[in-house]
Amino acid sequence: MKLLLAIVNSDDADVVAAALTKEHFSVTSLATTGGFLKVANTTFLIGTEEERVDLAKSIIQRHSQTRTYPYPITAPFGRTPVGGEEGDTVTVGGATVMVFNMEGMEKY
Ligand code: 2BA
Repeated sequence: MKLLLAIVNSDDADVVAAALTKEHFSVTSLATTGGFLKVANTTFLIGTEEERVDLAKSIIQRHSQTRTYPYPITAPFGRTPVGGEEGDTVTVGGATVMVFNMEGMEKY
């Protein structure tokens, strides 16, 4: 068994979740925030068989778009500015997918 942790843009989250569940993946969705841009994103937890990992990854890839945001010139209150020049942009995504070995999964 494997655990996929997939960080996707929140604007793509509904489409990604629908496409995964259509292929019978079980998905848990967490509301998360990127540490660099402080923009909301969505993290999916997907437990699945090893042989279905490539299918899950291809579905996530197909429905996750790349987007460009202004560079975070102004840091949130109390934080250290991260630098960059005015007019700089940051390209985000598509998705960031991490795959973990999962020792087991039990439901009670
Ligand atoms: P953020 O941390 O808000 O990062 C947004 C985008 O900013 C990143 O896009 C990347 O292009 C850029 N970026 C991030 N950290 C940077 C840094 N220290 N210096 C310069 N540029 C930086 P993505 O790589 O597509 O990442 C999108 C989101 O996925 C991230 O949002 C974060 O929530 C997550 N993520 C990406 N890589 C990760 C990792 N290795 N570990 C944990 N979360 C990760």
